[in-house]
Amino acid sequence: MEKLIITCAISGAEVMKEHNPHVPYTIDEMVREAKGAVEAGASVIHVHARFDDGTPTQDKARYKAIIDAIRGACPDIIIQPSTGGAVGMARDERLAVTDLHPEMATLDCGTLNFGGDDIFVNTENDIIHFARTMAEKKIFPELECFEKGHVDTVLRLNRKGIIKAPLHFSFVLGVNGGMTGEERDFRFMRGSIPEDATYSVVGIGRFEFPLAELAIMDGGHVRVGLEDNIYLEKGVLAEGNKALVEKAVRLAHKHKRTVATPDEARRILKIKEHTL
Ligand code: KMH
Ligand code: ZN
Repeated sequence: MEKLIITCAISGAEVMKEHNPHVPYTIDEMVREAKGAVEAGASVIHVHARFDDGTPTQDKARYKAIIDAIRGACPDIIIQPSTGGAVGMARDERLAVTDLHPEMATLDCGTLNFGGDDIFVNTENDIIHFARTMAEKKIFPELECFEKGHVDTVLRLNRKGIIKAPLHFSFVLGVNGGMTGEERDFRFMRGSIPEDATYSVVGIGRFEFPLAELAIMDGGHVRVGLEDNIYLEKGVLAEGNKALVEKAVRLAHKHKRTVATPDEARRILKIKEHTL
């Protein structure tokens, strides 16, 4: 099996210090959390910018400061900013970070309810606009799919030449309003993507580690982090992102998967081929 790519979603847009005090807001906190995750074995850092008071932002200058600071501490790492931002943000506001030309960014592939009255809006035209903008700027997209219809959308846009291979999917399972993250859900999603595609699982809340273990055994890749899950185990808050990555690494070793370095992750995902 290929080496295992571990992505760490260090900050998110919805989780707050009230939920877990290790959620980073300031630039120093972002660096601390990214560095810990990288030391533990993460090769990709998925980041949502926050202002110092915790307010989520897609402000370009704030992202630049965060990315430069993380890059200073972890020079080789793949930094993957969010183009999803927070529920309710406008399309161009969400896309502003692409002006910084990160090597990778998320591309959300459909609309879904997001708990309570929230709707995370990604219309077909949004997806096309995001995909074209990212392709023009040579940014490798992580194709976030919260349910099977989102995978079908990617495959349709791929046939039309709008989303180009190599395709790297993220199955984001367990959001309130999206698909759950049971084993049958994972098998359905995994069986729906092309043979030559790669994928990572993003299990929300209690689904994080059971899904990670399924993907590790299957040859897929894994995302963990405080954006998705604040607990190390039932009732025990994680003492930061590092602890969550360490747990993913223990699962990898249990199943004899070696963890990929950032350059190995670039090769496995074929980032260069995509951006030629
Ligand atoms: N914060 C969610 C509404 C992404 O990063 O692209 C969207 C999200 C997806 O987290
Ligand atoms: Zn995100």
